[in-house]
Amino acid sequence: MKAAKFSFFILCLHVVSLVVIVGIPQTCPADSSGSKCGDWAGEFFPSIPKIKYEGPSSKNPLAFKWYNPEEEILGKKMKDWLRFSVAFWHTFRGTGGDPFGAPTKMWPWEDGTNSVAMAKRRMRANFEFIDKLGVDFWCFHDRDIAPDGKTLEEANANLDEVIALAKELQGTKIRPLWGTAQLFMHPRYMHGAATSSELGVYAYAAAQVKKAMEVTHYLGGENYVFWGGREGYQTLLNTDMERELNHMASFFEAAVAYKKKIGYNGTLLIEPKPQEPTKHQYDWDAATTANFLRKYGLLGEFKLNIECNHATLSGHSCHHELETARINGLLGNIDANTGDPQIGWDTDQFMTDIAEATLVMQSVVRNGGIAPGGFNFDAKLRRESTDVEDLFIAHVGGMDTMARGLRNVAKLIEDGSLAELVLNRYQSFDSELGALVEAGKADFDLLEKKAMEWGELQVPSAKQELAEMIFQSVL
Ligand code: XUL
Ligand code: CO
Repeated sequence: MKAAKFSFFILCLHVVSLVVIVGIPQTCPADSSGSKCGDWAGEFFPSIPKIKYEGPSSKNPLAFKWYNPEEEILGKKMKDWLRFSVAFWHTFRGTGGDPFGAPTKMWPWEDGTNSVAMAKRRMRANFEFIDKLGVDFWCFHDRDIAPDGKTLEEANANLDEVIALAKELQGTKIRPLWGTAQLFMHPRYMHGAATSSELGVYAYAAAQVKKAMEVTHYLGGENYVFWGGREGYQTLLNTDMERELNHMASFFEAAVAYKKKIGYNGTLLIEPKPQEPTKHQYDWDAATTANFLRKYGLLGEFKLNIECNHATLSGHSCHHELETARINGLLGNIDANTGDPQIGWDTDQFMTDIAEATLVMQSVVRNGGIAPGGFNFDAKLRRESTDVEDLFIAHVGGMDTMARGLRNVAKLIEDGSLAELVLNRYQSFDSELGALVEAGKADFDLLEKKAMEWGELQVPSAKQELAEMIFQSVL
């Protein structure tokens, strides 16, 4: 009874949202060339200037206070440490809609259709945005840049048309940080894609990845991402988990083979997430994904794309996930966003916490940088933020936050006391016996002899509060 009432409530919401959408005044149709609407070329953000660095004292919301792309920090230009990317799906397909409410945003260039003409106009908006923001990278799913088709052939033809324009608009400097196939929206993927119980779906997903990899390669994309939003289960009662994981491994093996066949040198990345939309996703976190790759002999072929909000959903911090990836040689890319500590789901917010950004940048610096990966803003405006300029403000804020994190890491390194504290904690291993332990050559007989010789020990303090004090001093 309760469920029936809830369904009725959702139905009413849909009706309301349709009315609201219909009520939004229509803007120029995308195929209105020649009419008074014009073709919009170069006029999507007429009131936004090119974003420049003005330094920490600036109060201009459309200027960088901390991100100075050409400035050298720790031996590298900031733009080479950070390699920022715009996520097409949030920035150009985000509507502000949620399960309880209609879209709140309809950008002036949208005409309410999902046509190829509209996709092309949106692509022009994307490149004007990228140019004004001053970044070199963008990320996309096949289905958010071009409309799906009634057949796979039609979908591929739509994609080809939009990709041809994207190639032209990219010029020589801009390229995808990564591309991916959207294998979670269409109802055919309800049981999964590579882990679907249906062979036909597995084949369709393979065909979609094949095409998405080809176009990413064609555009000069530096990485290719697999995020398995529907690869997992709702209940083990109806699921053969071992068989599904074997299928997923076969799918990845075929992807590696195809990448080599077409001569694509980009890095393949798996993006862990514990749940949402599926109750339990197979790529739960970095350690689970690393173990999967190890089991199936795929370690050398893949790296990980760590998303901060996914990290916290899995009960870790972003820093933990980055360090787990890094020490396993798997740190490939960062989806730079954050969650909300009071909300339990994937809120995909732009990161604004300087402490979190400093920890993220500590992993990146320890990794010697993250290229050919970078920082993809897999982040969206809040439902209530509805001005076009908010898109810029959000990215400027996110870029400045990461830049500040990088500057703080440089201060921590220059100060040296945190590194010294960590070194001191382990100094007992800087001994003859410690060296034998670390070389795996200290057997239990030898260790027992030493334990008896040393007797009861004075175990030193971990100095956590001092570590926190030093860390705070650079923020
Ligand atoms: C979903 C998510 C995706 C992937 C790409 O939580 O992060 O947008 O980054 O499919
Ligand atoms: Co992501």
